[in-house]
Amino acid sequence: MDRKTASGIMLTVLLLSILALAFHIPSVKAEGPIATIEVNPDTLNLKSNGKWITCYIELRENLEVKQIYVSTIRLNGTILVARLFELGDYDDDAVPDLMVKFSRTEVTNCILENYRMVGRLGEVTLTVTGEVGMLPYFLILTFEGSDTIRVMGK
Ligand SMILES: [Ca+2]
Ligand SMILES: [Ca+2]
Repeated sequence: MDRKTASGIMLTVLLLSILALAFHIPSVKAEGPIATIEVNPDTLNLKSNGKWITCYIELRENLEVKQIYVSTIRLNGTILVARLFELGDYDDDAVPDLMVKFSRTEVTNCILENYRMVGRLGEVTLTVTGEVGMLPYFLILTFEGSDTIRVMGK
């Protein structure tokens, strides 16, 4: 193709990107869970004073964790990611994962408000949702995944 056509295509792509950003194209809901979530620690002691709950997100093939919009990530629908996040492969399975950290206090409060514990031990399923972009089609997909942890103490 000649230079004029090439710059025309580049301009179109640029305009579409700006439009997609400006109007925040509505997200598409995928069928079934498309994320694998690993929450650490596996056992959460409600009395201990740690600062963070760590969560590793892996996505189904053909989706890239680096395309996740971190600001859209929520734990149990309400808790936002505390600033820290990092791309890596914590479990060495060749599937890239995104590590995010949530405030331990917020997670603990959410558990105390929403779950009934039997005695001093309980099992709690934490669900992480968010949006991931599928470039170059400007499609935004909602992902969801869960992990169950044990909870101790009151
Ligand atoms: Ca876990
Ligand atoms: Ca991995």
